[in-house]
Amino acid sequence: MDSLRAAARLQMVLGHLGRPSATAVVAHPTSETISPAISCPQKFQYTLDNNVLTLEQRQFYEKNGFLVIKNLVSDDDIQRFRDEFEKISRSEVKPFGLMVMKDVSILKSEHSLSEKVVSKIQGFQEDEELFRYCRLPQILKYVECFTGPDIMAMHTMLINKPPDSGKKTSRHPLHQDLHYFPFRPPNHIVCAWTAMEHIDRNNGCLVVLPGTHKGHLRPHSYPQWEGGVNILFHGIQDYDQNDARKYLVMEKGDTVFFHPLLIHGSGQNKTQGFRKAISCHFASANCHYIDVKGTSQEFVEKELVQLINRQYGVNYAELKDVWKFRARVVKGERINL
Ligand SMILES: O=C(O)CCC(=O)C(=O)O
Repeated sequence: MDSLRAAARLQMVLGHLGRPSATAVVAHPTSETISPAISCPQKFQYTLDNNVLTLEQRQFYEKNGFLVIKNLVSDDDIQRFRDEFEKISRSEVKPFGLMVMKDVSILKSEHSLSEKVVSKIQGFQEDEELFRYCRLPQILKYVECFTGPDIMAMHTMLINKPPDSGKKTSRHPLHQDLHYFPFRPPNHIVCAWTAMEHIDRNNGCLVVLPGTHKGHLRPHSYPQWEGGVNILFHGIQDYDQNDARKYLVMEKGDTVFFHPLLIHGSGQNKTQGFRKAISCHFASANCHYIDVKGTSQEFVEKELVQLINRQYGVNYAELKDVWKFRARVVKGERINL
């Protein structure tokens, strides 16, 4: 195990240096089972060699920037997350540091909280029940394929996409999650997003632009949507309209792992139900913080830091202060983050 850990670390260092890391098989112990990555010499830049993913799965993620694993989270766990979300929505439980968001279409019209008003909760690292999601062994087993063995849970959300009011505000514009993160390198960050029910185009499934994880971080801004747009729902305006789109139809418990540069969003919820998904962005504890001043992320820093300072009476100066507060170790050791 120690040698596997050392191999993963070496891959990560090579990744930091901007070199393809896949053929770092020199560090792989000769006593371990020969993995497909060794027997089939090819460059893997986005996945690590830890004998969890099949060769086909690795190749798929390398090419497309996402990977769906069917039936990964049990009905029991999903019911428990649902129950806890309902308690939070009714203010029966108030985890410290949690952001509770409402859809822009109901922001002004309704004031009392209920599960029909809350469109998203963010930052549930202090809620033991919801945070169990980030520690589920079957989730971490896959996360480790992207982050290596020392894993931090950085960003947690439960999304309760409301029925669209007709103004299309339930859409989530196409974006890259790295826009919100002041840590790098991107290849050692991964999102796990689990469907809490059947999700398809009718209730607003995820839509991804396969292969876009190979690009760079693009400038984001608020879309000029007529019906308004939710707070912090920044989007990319200049994506290629001809890029192929893949709509991820998922069943309850299915989980998609995706790269933070993958362009994705979600459609309107045309049903009367509230579409639920739970997610966590994980990063290698070896990742490091960057200063986003002077970059396209400066604008998200300003908005998020102001929002958090106002909401919690804190005095954060930088985007990284927000993430240092949210970050929790879920496997291995805390290193840089
Ligand atoms: O669950 C969704 O609708 C999309 C979530 C998403 O992409 C995000 O919050 O970054």
